[in-house]
Amino acid sequence: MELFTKNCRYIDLQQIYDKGDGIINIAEESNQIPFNIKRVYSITGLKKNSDSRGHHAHKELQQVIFCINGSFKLIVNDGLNEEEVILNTPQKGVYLGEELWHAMSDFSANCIILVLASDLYKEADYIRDFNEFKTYIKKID
Ligand code: T46
Repeated sequence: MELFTKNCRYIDLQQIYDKGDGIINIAEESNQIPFNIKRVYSITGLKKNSDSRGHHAHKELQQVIFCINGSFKLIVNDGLNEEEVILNTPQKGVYLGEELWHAMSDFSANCIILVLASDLYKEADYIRDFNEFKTYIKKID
């Protein structure tokens, strides 16, 4: 199944079931990950149901977001289309390209989010207001 939102698609990791003792999930730059990885961060300690994160877009940053334990809901919006994705396996992530509004919610118990990012943290790259995001993408399209 494909995502129809612009600048957004599923990323499938290579999995190795070698000895029957667990599974190795592999993300390599230039193979599964379509950019040079400059930053890796995780989000832990999420409270079931009540927490909600994201609610912003990035002007240039590209990321791939994974749920490496539990599950959560990801909403992506390109200014025209919006869709919801449930992430619940370490094998499948979502590529979040530039100029894409996104939010995460509905975290399960012990949900762990892992993100690979194309750049260091830069607050100037964020658009944190949805109306500002809509104006921004109209200007650059
Ligand atoms: C994103 C989604 C998927 C830093 O100082 N450095 C960092 O590397 C990060 C990730 C955050 N921060 C600071 C900036 C804010 O003061 O931590 C605070 C919360 O960051 P933010 O509002 O970006 O957190 P989330 O969970 O809403 O968003 C995060 C990523 O930051 C963001 O790029 O796309 O996860």
